[in-house]
Order: sequence, then C-alpha cells, then structure tokens
Amino acid sequence: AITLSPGLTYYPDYLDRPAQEQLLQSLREITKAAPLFTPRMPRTGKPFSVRMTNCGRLGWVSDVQGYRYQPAHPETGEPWPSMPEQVLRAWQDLSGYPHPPDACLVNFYEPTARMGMHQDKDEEAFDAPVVSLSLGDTALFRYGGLERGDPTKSIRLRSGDAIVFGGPARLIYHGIDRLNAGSSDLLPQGGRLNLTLRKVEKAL
Ligand code: MD3
Ligand code: FE
Repeated sequence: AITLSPGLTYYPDYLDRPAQEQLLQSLREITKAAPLFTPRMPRTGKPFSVRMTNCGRLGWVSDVQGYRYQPAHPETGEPWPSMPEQVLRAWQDLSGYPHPPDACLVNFYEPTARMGMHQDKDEEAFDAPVVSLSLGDTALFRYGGLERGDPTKSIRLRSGDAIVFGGPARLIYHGIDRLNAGSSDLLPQGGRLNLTLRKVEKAL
C-alpha cells in the first residue's frame, strides 16, 4: 500500500483479474435488479454524465430536491440489492472500521463521462473511511485539500485498484477528470465502474 497523503492510502492491483471478473458478475446481477439511473443536480435538474445504482441497506441518490441516502431505488421503488460478500470482505480488509458499510454506490462512466470536484459530506459518520474500488478503463483521479482552492494532485486509477480516504483525508475535494478509453478489456463495451463503500449512519 502507498500513502499518498495523511489518511489517503492507495492499493494498486488490489483485486486480481479473477476477482475483478467475479465483482463484475455481481454488478451485472445488481444492475439487473436495480437499473442504472441518471442522477440530476439539485435545483437545476442538470443530469450527471455518470449513471449510478447502489447496493446495501442505503443508497445515495440525487435529484432536483437534493442529495440524500434512501433505502429504495428512485425509479423502481424496490429496496437496494444486498452487498456482495466480496465487497464486505474488501471493506473489512481495507477500512479497519469495526462496523460494516451501510451503502455501496456504483458509478458507471461512459468514455466521455466525468465527475467534477466535490466533497463527500452527505454522511453522518465522518469517523469511518470511504473505500473505492475501480473496474474497467483507467481514470484520471484528482484530489486536493479541505478547501476548494487548495492545490491538487492527480493519479490514475486502474482496473482492480483500491483507494481509502480516512481521518484527515475524509473530507478532501476530489473528482474524475477523464477516462482513458480502451485502456482495459474487462468491460466488453468499455467504460469504468467505481464502487464507493461508506458508513452513512453513526454507529450506536
Ligand atoms: C475522497 N466517486 O462517488 S472514487 C463519489 O471514481 C466519487 O467514481 C469517484 O467521488 C469515482 O463520490 C471517486 C474515490 C473517492 C471516493 C470517495 C471519497 C474519493 C474520495 C470520499 C472522500 C474523499
Ligand atoms: Fe466523491
């Protein structure tokens, strides 16, 4: 593991190819039960270029009303599918946190999708880290500091990489600038999947 800054740890090739294929198969089943939806910006309703779904007890959604976690899919009204064992194991292994995650957000990037710089602050449990797993095309990931104007650094996230944000890195600004189309053959149609595992509610 590589410490990029205090609280920010990078695990290149955390998942080997068979583990990536196993995770992709789980995600196919998850998206069958909980189809990818297009989130929209609060107030303006402008669509994100990333499509999303979730697994676990709670899922992150965004629409004209705002950002929130909710127990059901915004379009089907069905509860989110459960988290695969493989994902729970990765959280246990990487987070060092004594409780399982509440939410696993699945982001799907087409080759031209991006995600602007933002903080993740819709959770109540900032003591828990956030764990991210990447599959498919390589992405240029950018991270800065606790203020929007702070200097930034970039790293490439490749298929199978994991990254953990905890402690002083939990509330840093971050985003995805672009994908390297065609950089991975894991997804037959190309693109990138990112799983973000989070503890949302405060533990008792
Ligand atoms: C840094 N997703 O869903 S994962 C997000 O690749 C999100 O889809 C990006 O940012 C993606 O909110 C980046 C890496 C990541 C995830 C959560 C973080 C970085 C983070 C939480 C706090 C700080
Ligand atoms: Fe984020």
